[in-house]
Amino acid sequence: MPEETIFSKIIRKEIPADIVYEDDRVTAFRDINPQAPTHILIIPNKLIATANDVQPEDEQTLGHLFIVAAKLAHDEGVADDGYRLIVNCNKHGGQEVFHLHMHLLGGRKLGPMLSR
Ligand code: DGP
Repeated sequence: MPEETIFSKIIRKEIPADIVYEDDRVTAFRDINPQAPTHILIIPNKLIATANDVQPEDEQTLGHLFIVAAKLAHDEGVADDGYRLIVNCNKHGGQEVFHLHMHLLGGRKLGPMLSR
């Protein structure tokens, strides 16, 4: 079993977070250090450490992440102008929290995808 992170405590409401959506498979909350006017993290309630650890049985849950992302983009008013969804993996990807999560960033022009 992968080690729990602070995100498991957020899912269980043991520590506070600005939760904007939750259901039996997914929790979404505002990033503590926002990089854009809208910066939400969408995470599976099941602890999957990294994109490398995704299993075939996670397919529905991870597909659901996109459904929730599209709903939240609409709710936040960023859907039409556009936004960016990011999943970082391990060291080169810049992953800091080892509970797989999708960043939803929007509300301004985000610039080039990668810093050069
Ligand atoms: P990543 O680099 O992809 O692993 O992104 C981790 C993100 O998680 C980072 O943007 C900051 C955010 N984060 C870390 N700890 C907390 C926390 O305790 N609460 C909230 N809301 N966000 C957190």
